[in-house]
Amino acid sequence: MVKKVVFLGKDVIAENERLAQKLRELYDKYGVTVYEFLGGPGSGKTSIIERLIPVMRRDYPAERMLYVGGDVATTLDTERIARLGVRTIQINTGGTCHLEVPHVEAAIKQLGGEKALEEIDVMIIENVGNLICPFNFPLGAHARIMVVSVAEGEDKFVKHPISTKVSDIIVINKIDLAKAVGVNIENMVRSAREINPKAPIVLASARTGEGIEELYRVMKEYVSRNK
Ligand SMILES: Nc1nc2c(ncn2[C@@H]2O[C@H](COP(=O)(O)OP(=O)(O)O)[C@@H](O)[C@H]2O)c(=O)[nH]1
Ligand SMILES: [Mg+2]
Repeated sequence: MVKKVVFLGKDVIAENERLAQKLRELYDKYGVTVYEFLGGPGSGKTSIIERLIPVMRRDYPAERMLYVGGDVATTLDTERIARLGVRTIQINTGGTCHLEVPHVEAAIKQLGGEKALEEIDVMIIENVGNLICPFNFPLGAHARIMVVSVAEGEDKFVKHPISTKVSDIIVINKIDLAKAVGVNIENMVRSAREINPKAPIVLASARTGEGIEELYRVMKEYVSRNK
C-alpha cells in the first residue's frame, strides 16, 4: 500500500485560486465589477459599505447593485445593507472563518444563476470578519479592500504582513477615534506602506463620512487600471 501525505492547506489554496480565476472570467463575461472587503471583526466593513452605497448610486441604479455578505452566523449586516435598497444575499458559513469560491457560486445560483448576472453592474462582497484566512482565499474580485481600524492598534499591519501585502487598497478606518485610542495615524500609514508599497491607502471614518468619496474614487481608479 502506498502511503501519501497531502499538505491539505496548500492544495486547497491552490485549487481555490484556480476556481477564483474562473469566477473572474464569469464576472468579466457579464460586465460585473466586483469589490471585496476584508478585515477583522468590527473594523467597520459594513459601516464603510453603508456609506459607500449612496455614493456609488450616482453610477449605478440600486437594483443593479448586489451585496453578498459573508458571516459565520446571523443576517444582521445584510439587513443593514438591504435598507439601502440594493439587492442582497447572505452567506452563513456556519463556522468557517472565510468565504471560498463555492460560497460565491452559491450566491450566484441564488440570484438566479449565471444569466442573472446580466442584471448586475456591481457586486460588493463583505468577507467574514477575520484578518488572516479570507486573505488566503481570493474570490476573483477586481479589487480586494482591506479595512483596518485605528482601534485595533498601530501594529496591525506589521502583525499581519501577508494580509497587508495581498490587498489592493488599504482603508484605515475610525480615524475619528485615533486620539481617543492613542494611535498615531502617520505611523500606521508608514508601516502599511513598508509592507505594501503599491496599494493606495485611504484614511476614513464611517462615522463622519470622511474619506468615503476618496475611497470610491480610488476603487474606480484601481479597477480601471487593472481590468
Ligand atoms: N467611531 C467610529 N465607529 C465606527 C466607525 N466605523 C464603524 N464603527 C463602529 O464599529 C462597530 C463595528 O462596525 P461594523 O461596520 O459592524 O464592522 P464590521 O464587523 O467590520 O462589519 C459598529 O459599532 C460601528 O458603528 C468609525 O469610522 N468610527
Ligand atoms: Mg460586517
